[in-house]
Amino acid sequence: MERCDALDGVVDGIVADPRLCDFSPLRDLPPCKNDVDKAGCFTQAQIAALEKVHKGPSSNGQKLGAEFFFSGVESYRGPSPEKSMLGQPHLLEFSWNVSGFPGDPRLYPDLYGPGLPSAHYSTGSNWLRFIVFGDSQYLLENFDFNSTSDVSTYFNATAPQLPSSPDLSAFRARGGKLIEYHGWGESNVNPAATVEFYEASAAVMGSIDRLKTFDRLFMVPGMTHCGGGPGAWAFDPLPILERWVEQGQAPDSIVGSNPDTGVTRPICAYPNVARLIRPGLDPSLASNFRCIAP
Ligand SMILES: [Ca+2]
Repeated sequence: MERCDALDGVVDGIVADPRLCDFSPLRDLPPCKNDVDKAGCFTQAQIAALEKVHKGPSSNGQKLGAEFFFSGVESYRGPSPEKSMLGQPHLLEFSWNVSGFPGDPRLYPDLYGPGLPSAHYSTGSNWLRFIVFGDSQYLLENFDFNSTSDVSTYFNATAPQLPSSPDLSAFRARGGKLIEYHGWGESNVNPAATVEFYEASAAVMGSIDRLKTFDRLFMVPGMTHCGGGPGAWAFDPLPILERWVEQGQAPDSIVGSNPDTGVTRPICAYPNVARLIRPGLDPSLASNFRCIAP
């Protein structure tokens, strides 16, 4: 956050496009003295884990999925415990704590409730158990990314569940219009994967401009999983879609607001980003921004 907040022209606790942030856990995080875990520093194991998350999944040096870009939202604590995501005061712990190993109650974080593991752990673990391996006792930590057998079993089981062709030409041919949106501060479903998918659709169509005639992507700075976070994340896409379909008004931007702070900000159709029209203008008002090419 310190390193990249100002890149978008406004110091507001939000990194508008985390891809532009040159952040490396290995280079930038403070290591703990003698590798003893404390607040305000990271152990070597923690730094190594965050490096792996940042680089995204790979198998024997071959990329399997998108990189993960830290958005600064990881440390967002919410306006109050009651109003934070799913009632959890600390988004960081809600999303990132992966210590809920079944069978060891000492390690259960009180996230969904006593005795239940974290969001990431339970989702990943259950997917591997019930979709991929058909083994209710399978332990996530046994998955070997460098095992071709594990990786092919995973993709063979997962592909039919998650159709992923970026070719939307049949949808376009029957007159479909699509608004996609994803929070840059999302920690459960990698937002960079949505951008990769959109770019792949653009490649099929020939260009982003051609894709934008029927499919527009809105990457929301500072929004977490479907909503929430420090950004101007609250908006209703349905009337915007109606205006596009029924009146032919394609959205170049959507005005989002933050219900806790009252801040408004345009959310720009990808690949554009919101920039203050000139320095010194009030950054809490959407009207002081315009969408420009990054
Ligand atoms: Ca900023």
